[in-house]
Amino acid sequence: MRLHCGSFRLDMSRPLVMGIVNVTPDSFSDGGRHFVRDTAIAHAHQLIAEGADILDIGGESTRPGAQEVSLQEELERVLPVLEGLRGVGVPVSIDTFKPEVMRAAIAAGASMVNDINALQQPGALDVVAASNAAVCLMHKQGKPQSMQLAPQYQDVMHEVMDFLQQRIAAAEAAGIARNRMVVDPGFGFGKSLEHNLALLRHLHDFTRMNVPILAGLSRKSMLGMITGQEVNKRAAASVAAALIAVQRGAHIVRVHDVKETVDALKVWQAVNA
Ligand code: 7PM
Repeated sequence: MRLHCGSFRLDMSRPLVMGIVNVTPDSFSDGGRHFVRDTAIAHAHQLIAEGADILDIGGESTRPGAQEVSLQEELERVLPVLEGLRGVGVPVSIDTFKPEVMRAAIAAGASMVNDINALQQPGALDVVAASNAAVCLMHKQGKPQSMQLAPQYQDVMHEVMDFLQQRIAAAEAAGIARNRMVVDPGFGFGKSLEHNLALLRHLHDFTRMNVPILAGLSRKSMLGMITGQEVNKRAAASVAAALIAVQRGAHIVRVHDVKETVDALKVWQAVNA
């Protein structure tokens, strides 16, 4: 299986690591535009040096419970970073659900769209169809502000797979070739611990969709519930979760701790060779 991702052709026979790059002002940066941009670009270069195969650039509009970021603000955060990473050597993904951000990001060099809304926003299918970018179609239940309050399913595997199958069909009908698609069960997006564990336990069933599977478990609250660790102390749990996901069929793991994950996957691959 080869994923068409802009001008890249990604070989899916070995697991790929997608490194998370947040473009978010924090208490140190004081909102300074250049500082935020330069910090994100430096972080991106570090993740490539650590072995990241793909970078995921996010202006934080998609995080569960996060404050909504305006279109203007999101563009001002992510576009300078994408421009700064143009030609960096690995495909760069844009984490957004907004079609306007997708279009501008692709023009600024993004090779992939990571959409927690699975291209359901009006216009999103057409923007991706008109490009050669890959797309990650993710499942979520509810809206990011409230989805973790009372997630409910009759059969979580069935419902998530059904939804993703429908989004694959919608994307295909819009003119996006299947070899540009990735699916993602959306761990933590409107799911209880039991729902997340069921999805991970049975992740292999997603391979029946015949598109690469992306799993994002890194530092998530389900790992906090299991280990009792605070978010910045979940690296070991995250590496374990990424390895389990790969063992159960994930092709791409989306992670904060790239170096540790790359090493763990090297051990897995050595045993598998
Ligand atoms: C708070 C909670 C902040 C969770 C941020 C998050 C995914 C994603 C995110 C995922 C794909 C995070 C998440 N998670 N995109 N974006 N899959 N495709 O850990 O699981 O970054 S936001």
